[in-house]
Amino acid sequence: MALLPILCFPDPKLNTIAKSVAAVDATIQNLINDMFETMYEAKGIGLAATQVDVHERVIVMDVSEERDTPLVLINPKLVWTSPETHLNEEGCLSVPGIYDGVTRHDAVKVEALDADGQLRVIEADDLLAVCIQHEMDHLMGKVFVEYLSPLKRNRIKTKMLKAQREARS
Ligand code: K1U
Ligand code: ZN
Repeated sequence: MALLPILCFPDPKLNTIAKSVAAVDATIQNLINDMFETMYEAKGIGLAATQVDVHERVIVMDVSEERDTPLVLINPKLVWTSPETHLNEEGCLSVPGIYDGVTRHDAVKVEALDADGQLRVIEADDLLAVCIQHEMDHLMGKVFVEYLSPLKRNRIKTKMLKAQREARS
Protein backbone atom coordinates (compact mmCIF):
# COMPACT_ATOMS: atom_id res chain seq x y z
CA MET A 1 0.00 0.00 0.00
CA ALA A 2 1.11 3.58 -0.55
CA LEU A 3 0.13 7.10 0.41
CA LEU A 4 -0.80 9.08 -2.70
CA PRO A 5 -0.28 12.85 -3.14
CA ILE A 6 -3.59 14.77 -3.12
CA LEU A 7 -4.07 17.50 -5.75
CA CYS A 8 -4.86 20.92 -4.28
CA PHE A 9 -7.30 23.56 -5.58
CA PRO A 10 -6.88 25.41 -7.96
CA ASP A 11 -4.90 22.67 -9.79
CA PRO A 12 -6.65 22.42 -13.21
CA LYS A 13 -6.23 18.61 -13.11
CA LEU A 14 -9.07 18.65 -10.55
CA ASN A 15 -11.35 19.75 -13.41
CA THR A 16 -10.71 16.57 -15.44
CA ILE A 17 -13.77 14.42 -16.18
CA ALA A 18 -13.05 10.82 -15.13
CA LYS A 19 -13.57 7.87 -17.49
CA SER A 20 -15.54 4.74 -16.62
CA VAL A 21 -13.54 1.79 -15.29
CA ALA A 22 -13.43 -0.89 -17.99
CA ALA A 23 -12.54 -3.82 -15.68
CA VAL A 24 -12.29 -4.16 -11.89
CA ASP A 25 -8.86 -5.79 -11.96
CA ALA A 26 -5.78 -5.90 -9.70
CA THR A 27 -4.70 -2.41 -10.82
CA ILE A 28 -8.03 -0.94 -9.69
CA GLN A 29 -7.93 -2.96 -6.44
CA ASN A 30 -4.41 -1.62 -5.69
CA LEU A 31 -5.66 1.91 -6.41
CA ILE A 32 -8.58 1.37 -4.00
CA ASN A 33 -6.22 0.15 -1.24
CA ASP A 34 -3.92 3.14 -1.76
CA MET A 35 -6.89 5.54 -1.78
CA PHE A 36 -8.18 4.12 1.53
CA GLU A 37 -4.73 4.46 3.11
CA THR A 38 -4.51 8.06 1.83
CA MET A 39 -8.06 8.96 2.97
CA TYR A 40 -7.65 7.49 6.47
CA GLU A 41 -4.23 9.14 6.93
CA ALA A 42 -5.68 12.52 5.88
CA LYS A 43 -8.65 11.98 8.27
CA GLY A 44 -11.13 12.38 5.43
CA ILE A 45 -14.51 10.69 5.06
CA GLY A 46 -14.18 10.30 1.29
CA LEU A 47 -11.74 10.48 -1.61
CA ALA A 48 -12.29 10.44 -5.38
CA ALA A 49 -9.62 9.08 -7.75
CA THR A 50 -9.55 12.51 -9.45
CA GLN A 51 -8.01 13.94 -6.25
CA VAL A 52 -5.02 11.60 -6.58
CA ASP A 53 -4.64 12.40 -10.29
CA VAL A 54 -6.20 9.16 -11.53
CA HIS A 55 -9.04 10.01 -13.89
CA GLU A 56 -11.18 6.91 -13.55
CA ARG A 57 -14.59 6.66 -11.84
CA VAL A 58 -13.51 5.32 -8.43
CA ILE A 59 -14.58 6.63 -4.99
CA VAL A 60 -13.71 5.42 -1.49
CA MET A 61 -15.62 6.54 1.62
CA ASP A 62 -16.03 5.85 5.32
CA VAL A 63 -18.42 8.13 7.22
CA SER A 64 -18.49 5.94 10.37
CA GLU A 65 -17.30 7.33 13.73
CA GLU A 66 -15.28 4.14 14.27
CA ARG A 67 -13.59 4.35 10.83
CA ASP A 68 -14.47 0.72 10.25
CA THR A 69 -17.11 0.90 7.47
CA PRO A 70 -15.27 1.30 4.16
CA LEU A 71 -17.39 1.77 1.05
CA VAL A 72 -16.21 1.64 -2.57
CA LEU A 73 -18.13 3.03 -5.56
CA ILE A 74 -16.87 2.20 -9.06
CA ASN A 75 -18.69 3.73 -12.05
CA PRO A 76 -21.37 5.24 -9.72
CA LYS A 77 -24.68 6.30 -11.27
CA LEU A 78 -27.26 8.43 -9.41
CA VAL A 79 -30.59 6.70 -10.04
CA TRP A 80 -32.74 8.76 -7.64
CA THR A 81 -32.43 12.00 -5.69
CA SER A 82 -34.86 13.28 -3.05
CA PRO A 83 -36.77 16.45 -3.90
CA GLU A 84 -35.81 17.77 -0.46
CA THR A 85 -32.51 19.61 -0.21
CA HIS A 86 -30.46 21.14 2.59
CA LEU A 87 -27.51 23.47 2.99
CA ASN A 88 -24.67 21.40 4.53
CA GLU A 89 -21.23 22.45 5.71
CA GLU A 90 -18.60 20.74 3.54
CA GLY A 91 -14.84 20.41 3.57
CA CYS A 92 -12.46 18.94 0.99
CA LEU A 93 -9.05 17.32 1.25
CA SER A 94 -8.14 19.24 -1.94
CA VAL A 95 -9.05 22.58 -0.31
CA PRO A 96 -7.51 22.17 3.17
CA GLY A 97 -8.83 24.40 5.96
CA ILE A 98 -11.85 25.69 4.01
CA TYR A 99 -15.42 24.84 5.07
CA ASP A 100 -18.57 26.29 3.53
CA GLY A 101 -22.20 25.53 2.80
CA VAL A 102 -23.42 23.66 -0.29
CA THR A 103 -27.03 22.68 -1.03
CA ARG A 104 -27.40 18.94 -1.63
CA HIS A 105 -30.22 16.41 -1.95
CA ASP A 106 -31.13 14.97 1.47
CA ALA A 107 -31.14 11.40 0.15
CA VAL A 108 -29.84 9.60 -2.95
CA LYS A 109 -29.90 6.14 -4.51
CA VAL A 110 -26.75 5.09 -6.38
CA GLU A 111 -25.87 2.07 -8.49
CA ALA A 112 -22.17 1.20 -8.53
CA LEU A 113 -19.74 -1.69 -8.72
CA ASP A 114 -17.96 -2.70 -5.51
CA ALA A 115 -14.27 -3.68 -5.18
CA ASP A 116 -15.15 -7.21 -6.41
CA GLY A 117 -16.91 -5.85 -9.50
CA GLN A 118 -20.39 -6.73 -8.13
CA LEU A 119 -23.28 -4.37 -8.88
CA ARG A 120 -24.63 -2.75 -5.69
CA VAL A 121 -27.50 -0.37 -5.00
CA ILE A 122 -26.82 2.07 -2.17
CA GLU A 123 -29.55 4.14 -0.53
CA ALA A 124 -28.01 6.98 1.46
CA ASP A 125 -29.08 9.90 3.60
CA ASP A 126 -27.43 12.29 6.07
CA LEU A 127 -23.64 12.62 5.81
CA LEU A 128 -23.26 9.62 3.46
CA ALA A 129 -25.65 11.24 0.92
CA VAL A 130 -23.72 14.53 1.12
CA CYS A 131 -20.39 12.74 0.77
CA ILE A 132 -21.56 10.70 -2.25
CA GLN A 133 -22.71 13.89 -4.04
CA HIS A 134 -19.43 15.68 -3.17
CA GLU A 135 -17.30 12.75 -4.44
CA MET A 136 -19.38 12.26 -7.61
CA ASP A 137 -18.83 15.96 -8.36
CA HIS A 138 -15.05 15.33 -8.16
CA LEU A 139 -15.40 12.61 -10.84
CA MET A 140 -17.12 15.25 -13.03
CA GLY A 141 -14.22 17.68 -12.45
CA LYS A 142 -16.12 19.86 -9.97
CA VAL A 143 -14.73 21.05 -6.62
CA PHE A 144 -17.24 22.20 -3.94
CA VAL A 145 -15.87 25.78 -3.90
CA GLU A 146 -17.21 26.12 -7.47
CA TYR A 147 -20.72 26.33 -5.92
CA LEU A 148 -19.69 29.42 -3.93
CA SER A 149 -19.85 33.03 -5.15
CA PRO A 150 -17.06 34.21 -7.48
CA LEU A 151 -15.90 36.55 -4.68
CA LYS A 152 -15.56 33.73 -2.12
CA ARG A 153 -14.02 31.37 -4.69
CA ASN A 154 -11.40 33.93 -5.71
CA ARG A 155 -10.50 34.63 -2.07
CA ILE A 156 -10.07 30.87 -1.49
CA LYS A 157 -7.97 30.58 -4.67
CA THR A 158 -5.66 33.39 -3.55
CA LYS A 159 -5.33 31.84 -0.06
CA MET A 160 -4.54 28.37 -1.48
CA LEU A 161 -1.95 29.70 -3.97
CA LYS A 162 -0.24 31.67 -1.17
CA ALA A 163 -0.16 28.57 1.10
CA GLN A 164 1.25 26.47 -1.77
CA ARG A 165 3.96 29.08 -2.49
CA GLU A 166 4.92 29.22 1.18
CA ALA A 167 5.04 25.41 1.44
CA ARG A 168 7.51 25.31 -1.48
CA SER A 169 9.87 27.98 -0.07
O1 K1U B 1 -13.56 14.66 -1.10
C1 K1U B 1 -12.90 15.02 -0.14
O2 K1U B 1 -12.07 15.89 -0.26
C2 K1U B 1 -13.14 14.42 1.22
C3 K1U B 1 -14.08 15.26 2.08
C4 K1U B 1 -15.47 14.66 1.99
C5 K1U B 1 -16.60 15.49 2.51
C6 K1U B 1 -16.60 16.06 3.76
C7 K1U B 1 -17.67 16.80 4.21
C8 K1U B 1 -18.77 16.95 3.42
C9 K1U B 1 -18.77 16.40 2.17
C10 K1U B 1 -17.69 15.66 1.72
C11 K1U B 1 -13.57 15.24 3.49
O3 K1U B 1 -13.40 14.23 4.08
S1 K1U B 1 -13.22 16.77 4.21
C12 K1U B 1 -12.61 16.44 5.83
C13 K1U B 1 -13.54 15.82 6.81
O4 K1U B 1 -13.17 14.81 7.33
C14 K1U B 1 -14.89 16.32 7.17
C15 K1U B 1 -15.29 17.62 7.00
C16 K1U B 1 -16.58 18.03 7.34
C17 K1U B 1 -17.46 17.14 7.90
C18 K1U B 1 -17.05 15.83 8.10
C19 K1U B 1 -15.77 15.43 7.75
ZN1 ZN C 1 -13.42 16.96 -1.98
